[in-house]
Amino acid sequence: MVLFFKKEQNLESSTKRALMTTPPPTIRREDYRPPAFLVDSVELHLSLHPAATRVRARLALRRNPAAGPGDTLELDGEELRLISAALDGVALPPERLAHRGDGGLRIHGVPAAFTLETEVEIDPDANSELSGLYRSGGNYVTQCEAEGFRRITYFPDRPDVMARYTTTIEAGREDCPVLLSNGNPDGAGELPEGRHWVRWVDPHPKPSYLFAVMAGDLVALRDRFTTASGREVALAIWVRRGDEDACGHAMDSLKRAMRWDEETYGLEYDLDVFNIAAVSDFNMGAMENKGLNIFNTKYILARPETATDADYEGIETVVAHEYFHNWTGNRVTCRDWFQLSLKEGLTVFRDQHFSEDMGSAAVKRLANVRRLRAAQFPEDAGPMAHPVRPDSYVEINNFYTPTVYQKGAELVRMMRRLIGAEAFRRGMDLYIARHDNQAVTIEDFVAAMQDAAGRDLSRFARWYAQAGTPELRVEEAYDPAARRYTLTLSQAIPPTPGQPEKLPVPIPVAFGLLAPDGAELPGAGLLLLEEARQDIVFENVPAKPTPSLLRGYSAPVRLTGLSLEQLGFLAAHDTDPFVRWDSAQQYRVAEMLRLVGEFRARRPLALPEGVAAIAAAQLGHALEDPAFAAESLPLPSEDFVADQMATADPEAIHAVRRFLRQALGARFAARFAGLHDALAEAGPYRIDGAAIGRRALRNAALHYLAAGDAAEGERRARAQFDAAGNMTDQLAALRVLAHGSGPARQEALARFHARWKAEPLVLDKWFAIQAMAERDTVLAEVQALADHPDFDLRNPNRVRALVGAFAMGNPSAFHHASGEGYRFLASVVLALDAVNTQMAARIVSPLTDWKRQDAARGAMMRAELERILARPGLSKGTYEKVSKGLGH
Ligand code: B3K
Ligand code: ZN
Repeated sequence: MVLFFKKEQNLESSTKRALMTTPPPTIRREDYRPPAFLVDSVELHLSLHPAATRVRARLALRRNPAAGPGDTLELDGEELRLISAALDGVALPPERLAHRGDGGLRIHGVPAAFTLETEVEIDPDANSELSGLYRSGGNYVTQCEAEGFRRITYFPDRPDVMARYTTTIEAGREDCPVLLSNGNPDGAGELPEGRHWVRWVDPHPKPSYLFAVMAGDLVALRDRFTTASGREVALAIWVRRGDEDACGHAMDSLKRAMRWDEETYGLEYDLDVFNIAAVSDFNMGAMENKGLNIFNTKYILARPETATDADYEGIETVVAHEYFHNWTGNRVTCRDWFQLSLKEGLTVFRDQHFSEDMGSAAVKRLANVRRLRAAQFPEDAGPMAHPVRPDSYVEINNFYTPTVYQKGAELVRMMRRLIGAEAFRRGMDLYIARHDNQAVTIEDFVAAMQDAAGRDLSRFARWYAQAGTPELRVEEAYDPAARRYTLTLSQAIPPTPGQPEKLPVPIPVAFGLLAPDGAELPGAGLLLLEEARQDIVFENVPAKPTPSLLRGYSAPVRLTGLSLEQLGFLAAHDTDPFVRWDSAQQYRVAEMLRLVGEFRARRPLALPEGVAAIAAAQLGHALEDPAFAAESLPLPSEDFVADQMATADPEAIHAVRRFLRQALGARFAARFAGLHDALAEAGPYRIDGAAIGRRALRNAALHYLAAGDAAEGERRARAQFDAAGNMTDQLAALRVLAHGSGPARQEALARFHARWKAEPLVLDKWFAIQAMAERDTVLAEVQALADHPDFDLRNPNRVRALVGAFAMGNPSAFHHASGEGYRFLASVVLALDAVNTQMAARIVSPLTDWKRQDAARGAMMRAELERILARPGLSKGTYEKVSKGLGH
């Protein structure tokens, strides 16, 4: 091997931030070509040092028979300092290595099969991108999806190159007693100078994005799992010393997920060990690396005093999600990143189905639909709208979106509804039998379903190709003489960037008909709207019925055409919990939009009696199903209302929503107080659907009470804050106090900070609650918090807690008419783009939604986007979001 470059001659590090005189390239799905070379095996050796880690790689390569002839090997690389390279044991001279402009290497004239050895040096300490190998809390951790492996070693870093990995990690025994990687452990030993090594062998071929290392001073909660066929699996969750008592819920969730996948899909775990490691600095929730999932601590650690019920639910979902990827993502992976929803949409569907099976299916469904509408609908209507299977991207990390994940999951759910649960299961079996250990496409998945069900799904595939949320419109006609009821369904998909015209998609509409007395008429079932417009005729209908449509939310569409009266009737009478919930939502949205008009005309607002009647009915049934009531009682969010307006009016929406909450809180003060008293925690704290539902309802009641009577709300919130034995109740009380303006606010915030300052995940809540407070002074407070000693731009959870919560969770403050909210966000984006480009590109999103705002706001938002775009050396991810946001 030969030494090429000294550290100061590093040629690669400049590549990432190459001054952008020309725009970064767009990658297109239609340009996909199979890799010229395949990698059969990878032997990696990592010698860990904080600022100078050495990585030796030995790759067994051969020409890909599926690719055309060629003798040029392309290797991706980024921020690597090449030490040496050798081909079949012979050092490669510099002239054989072409350094690509993007940091990669090109080697011409390679044989049909050969071994390539490289050695590089990387700097984990300097890696604030949190992609590749970096340090968090003194430990070493990797994140390779989507394109992080190229920051560890030179490699054809694309998911259709699947290889078997052997990984040896070497480090100081004192700092890093625990050395983890993918697969099964395969030897360990001592080295001079207090160092030691551990070797891991992963027998399953995998794409490079699933590679992982975690090394440091960690402790584990351990358990065991016996698979259905009798394999003994050693389970461990690795955390910072002192946190091992907070892993029980994650471990229980893991075992439940393992069992569920066996029972539901016949899918068993396939290694002897399953490790999870948790870190505080992580760009997203978690990562499904083979045999070594790496998690954000937010989705592992939970104690009743520090974690809310929502945190507990999030842990169950994310632990299950990452585990389920072992088959849907890892054993069968994606051919290219355009296929991302192949693994993400399917795995989100699987984790949602799992959570529905673990708790109240109806309530989980409502919560998931609410999230889809809150995040995905606006995306699908905005400048970043893209199909579930995108056609192009500049930075793939920008496409880990609600569309790819949540809408992708809805498409899988729809397919299952169309072909039935049994055919769907056969389709999953077929998909895995056909494609185990392959990197495949969404077409392959749909084909497996189609073949298993014997149904033509070619039209269904349009759902994957077209962006935009379809509008499903309903019209009706009733002929009393003929006793004939005709339902006319039509669909329209709005134009989206690059897709002005759309074709109709098959929309499954689960439906029923209700008689005027609220009774369900016979004949409920599934309609399939395949054309732009269809009539469905029902004979022998004695009186004009009310249609109950999209039961269980059978398709991710916007339903329009029902009258206010029909919505109120469905909210009161339908048998389907989703339709009951949604009709109440839609009714209130319609009324809120009307009140927005009143507010703008400076007319006084009055509580609509229909809205009061809905609340009265919900309250009347609240104790029968507290979890459902807690999902139903809160008013639709400000963003959800804005999403229904051609031009939003954040101030008016905020004023109307606040008015309604206050009016309802006052009108039903006694009922809310009664619920708050009746649902006070009795007996030991429990985490189950029933207990979570009771706490949620109690806290929803407190929120209304405080709106209706600030003094009474504050009194109850203070008492609850003092007495709370769990974070759910404490935080709910703090939320009420944080909206207020009296001394109770400052006192509660100060006490909360003092008590929890050593718990980063709780401190995140302290930041978020202030960022989302409904106060006129919130922007100044958020700016001050950005200078707080506990704020850290390098920690993604903290950035999300303060900046994300402000820009996405406090619309009227973010859209303040002064434009200060926009200016603040743009400044954070610019600062963050120099630290962590993925986070910068993510957090810029709210600025790109300027078309929905009025002309003055829109102009200020665009000006901030232009200010960001003008920054020399902007990352390609932020560049893509901002330039698309500007409509370039
Ligand atoms: N697959 C990861 C997400 C990776 C994001 C890369 N920017 C977690 C998940 O969806 O399971
Ligand atoms: Zn996933």
